Amino acid sequence: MQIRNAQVGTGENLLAIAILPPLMSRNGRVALIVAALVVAVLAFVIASPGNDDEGGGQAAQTTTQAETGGDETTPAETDSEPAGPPEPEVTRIRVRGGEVVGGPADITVQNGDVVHIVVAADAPDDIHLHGYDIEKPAAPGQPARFRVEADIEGSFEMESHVAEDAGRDPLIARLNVEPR
Ligand SMILES: [Cu+2]
Repeated sequence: MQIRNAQVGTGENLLAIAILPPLMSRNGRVALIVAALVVAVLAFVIASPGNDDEGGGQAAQTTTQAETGGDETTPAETDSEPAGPPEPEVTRIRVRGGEVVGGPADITVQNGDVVHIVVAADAPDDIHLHGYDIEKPAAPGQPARFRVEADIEGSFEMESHVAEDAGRDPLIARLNVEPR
C-alpha cells in the first residue's frame, strides 16, 4: 500500500519535471533532475523485495520532499558534491629549545593533495621529510618551507637532524598520505 503510493508519487514528479523545464532556470532544471534521480533511486531501493514497514515510511518522506522541490524553483540541497578542490592548508610547526611546540604534528592527506608545511625554529636546524627525501635548512627568522605534492602513499616522518645528532627525539611531524 505504502510502496504503491511511493511509486505513484515518483511518476507525478517525473511528469512535473517534463512539463516545468521551459519555465525554469537552468539551475532549477538541474536541481529537479538531481532530485528526480534521488527519488528514483530511493523508490527503487524501497520497492525492492525484503523491505517492509520502515521502507514505507521513507517513501512517504521522499515523496513530500520531491513535491516541495517541484513547486519551488529553489535548487535542491547540494550536499552531494563539494565545489572544487580545497586549497592546501598550511601546517605551521615551531621548534623552540629543541622541542616541538605542542608536540609533533600529525598531518593526514590524500594522494595527489598538495601539502604545505612550514617549520620555524629558534636555532639552526636541518629538517628532513623522509620518504619524499626532502631536506631543508631552518634558521631563526628563516623557516623551512615544504610544498609537496603527496604522490607517495604511506606514513612518513619529518625529522630534525640537529635533534637526532644530539640524541633527542627528532620527530617533528608525521605525514600520512592515504589513497584517494
Ligand atoms: Cu632524516
